[in-house]
Amino acid sequence: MSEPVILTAAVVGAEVTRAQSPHVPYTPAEIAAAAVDAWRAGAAVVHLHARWPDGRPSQEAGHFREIIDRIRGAGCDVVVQCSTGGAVGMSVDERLGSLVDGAEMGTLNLGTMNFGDGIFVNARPDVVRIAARLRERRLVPECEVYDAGMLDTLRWLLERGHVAPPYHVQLVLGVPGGMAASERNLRFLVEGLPAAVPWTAAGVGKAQLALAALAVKLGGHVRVGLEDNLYLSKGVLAKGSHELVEAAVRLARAAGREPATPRQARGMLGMGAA
Ligand code: KMH
Ligand code: ZN
Repeated sequence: MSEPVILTAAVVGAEVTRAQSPHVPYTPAEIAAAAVDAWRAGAAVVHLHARWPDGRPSQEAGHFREIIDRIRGAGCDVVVQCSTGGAVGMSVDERLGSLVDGAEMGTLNLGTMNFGDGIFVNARPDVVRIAARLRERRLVPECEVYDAGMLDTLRWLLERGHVAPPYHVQLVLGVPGGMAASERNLRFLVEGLPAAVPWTAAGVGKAQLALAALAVKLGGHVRVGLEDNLYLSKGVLAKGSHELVEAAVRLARAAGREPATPRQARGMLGMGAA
């Protein structure tokens, strides 16, 4: 039996706007509904950001609490992962606001980079500090890798105990400023991963589903959703992240792999059964 695929839905992010797609959720109620729809479609993990009602990115604890309460209130057992990346320009203190009770995983961005026209600052002491907060709160870190050197930073963190199993790696390809979403780049990064670590690929932009298919083939897991890509196919907006999850389920099954349940995902990520 092939290993199930953990599908992560990144339902909003910090960058996409309603001017680009009317389907981008903003309020906690909309973001929670998008997460529940993605779970119903087959997502085992939701990667959460929050927004102010006017769409500006938010790392307010109250927004994250409300989103998580609404998700659980809908009877949804999806794994909840909160972003500590927030948006370009936020301080580390602000970014840490997302790590509220009820979070199970938190992201750990492994380096500073150009991010579109902005600079996403993750100085090494900031990374160490966020890693320490994740450990204190017993959250499984998802290490976000956008470029090859960040795998060396991961090794540095592991050698010093700042990150220790269980942890997860997210290979985010296609951010302008990071590595492009190409087959060659994904294969190169996968070859350089520490042994036995579970990994996911997130393709940003139009390569999202092609990169997902490659990740499934290489034995990895998949992230899709409006944070990274607004389109189901050329010129066709996805009506929500759930449509992208449905597409990922189809391509996983075509390769002989079933979508993992949240319970299976918790086991595979070293979190034990729910
Ligand atoms: N919004 C990006 C600047 C994460 O969620 O940890 C960072 C980001 C990564 O989305
Ligand atoms: Zn994010």
